[in-house]
Amino acid sequence: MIRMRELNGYESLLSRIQEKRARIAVLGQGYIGLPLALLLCEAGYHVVGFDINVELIENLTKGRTKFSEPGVEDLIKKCLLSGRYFPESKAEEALKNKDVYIVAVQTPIKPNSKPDLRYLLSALNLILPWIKERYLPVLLVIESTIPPKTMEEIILPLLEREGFFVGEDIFLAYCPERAMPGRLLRELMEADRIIGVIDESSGKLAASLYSSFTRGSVRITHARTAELVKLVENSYRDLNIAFANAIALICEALGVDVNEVRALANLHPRVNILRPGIGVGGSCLTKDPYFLLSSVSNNNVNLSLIWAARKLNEKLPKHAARIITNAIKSRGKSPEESLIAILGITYKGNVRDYRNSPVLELIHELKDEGFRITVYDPLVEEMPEELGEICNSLEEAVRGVDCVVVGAEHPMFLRMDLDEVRALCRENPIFFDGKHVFERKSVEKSGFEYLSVGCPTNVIEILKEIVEHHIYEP
Ligand code: SAJ
Repeated sequence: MIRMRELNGYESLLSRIQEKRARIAVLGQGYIGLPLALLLCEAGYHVVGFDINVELIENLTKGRTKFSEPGVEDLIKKCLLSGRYFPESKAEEALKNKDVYIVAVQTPIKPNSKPDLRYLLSALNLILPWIKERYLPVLLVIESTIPPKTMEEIILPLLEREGFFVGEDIFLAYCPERAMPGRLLRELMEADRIIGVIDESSGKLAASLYSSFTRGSVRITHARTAELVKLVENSYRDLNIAFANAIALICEALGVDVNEVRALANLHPRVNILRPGIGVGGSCLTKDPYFLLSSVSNNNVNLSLIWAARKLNEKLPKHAARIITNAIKSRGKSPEESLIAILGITYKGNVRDYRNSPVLELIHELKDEGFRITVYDPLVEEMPEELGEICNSLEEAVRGVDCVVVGAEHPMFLRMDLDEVRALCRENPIFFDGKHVFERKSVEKSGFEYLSVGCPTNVIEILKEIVEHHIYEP
């Protein structure tokens, strides 16, 4: 490719980044792209937030968003007022004449559990013609989660095929997002960042950009290491939750309360068992272990541990449905004559996101059994109609039900008056704590039968008394 390369292109790009003169386009205004664009704007840059979703961009232009992230809506308004944040759905307006492109589009998995990189590739193909037109070097950052070697074996060859020289025309970095939904802004500002590169100059440019808004450390490493780190973090969490779930299943078989086991085992200074429950949801933990598994061949490496953890967590919604069904049937009631209230459908508490939520599968299982379902989630604006009878208040949801299921630990559910809820239910109701966030005793005191994964009905009570009342204090 014939390009008029700028002399000292790297230095001039670096100074544009350092002096906040660099013009930035962030592709994807979702959970990561939006807060990132806002923080870069806050840091002093001119930022275009590009998304092909026209409605989302229209809302952003009016200062609105459907994300429930604390602080995000206020920050959108502030950034719009600053005149440095421009939501945009037209590619030309958004992508022309930029110094930095950040790709933060989704990278889901295919039905065969392999990585689906089509949104990432289409975002790159959108950007490249504008980089060619520019005649100045640019920094291209990938924030979307990618499997190991994607930078080296997919993105680098794609750029080279288009005639670019990485490290000269295009500086390329992978900066995986590692912020937790519910705390996105805070974590994006405070968490340490990892920058994965193939050449040193790209690392320095990306580090300079990210240091402008994060108070955490910025560490540069090889692209392949960075790709792996992101997946290892989420696989670690998935595996740890799977361990908690495996212990819960053992507790069920032994007639022991898993909450008691956790509480006692976690007294050990080097043990920290996470909460078991109805399964693992969200867009990251449900796919990142598969990205990790897809990166090496099963013939060379034994992958069974990570695979088994993922599969165990995937089985939990069905298992939870079986516990509820058995409990109701054991009372001589048929599913058809029983009503179940589901409180919270999101993948975890205090978020609006119900993508891959285990609660959805739990509801489908219960409906397949023949149960009638009421659903209430104050954080979800548009509830999927097919879930059941959608309710607008807690009272409406629990009135006349046989079983209350806590699907997501939203603060308002944690604060609810169990006596009042109990009074609205039918005779002798069940309380299924899907997230292990309630104390068995206080639930039982309100007149419910307490159930959860790992909390069998035939739990050995006498040991519970001993543990609670015989604390030896030297
Ligand atoms: N969960 C349990 N038991 C627990 C903790 C969580 O069952 O003890 C469940 C939750 O209910 C939820 C799922 O696990 O369904 C995932 O929730 P989470 O809070 O563990 O994580 P995410 O998916 O919200 O965010 C993760 C974070 N990764 C790690 O903590 C290693 C976050 O830092 C990442 O940025 C994010 O994935 C991501 O985008 O990759």
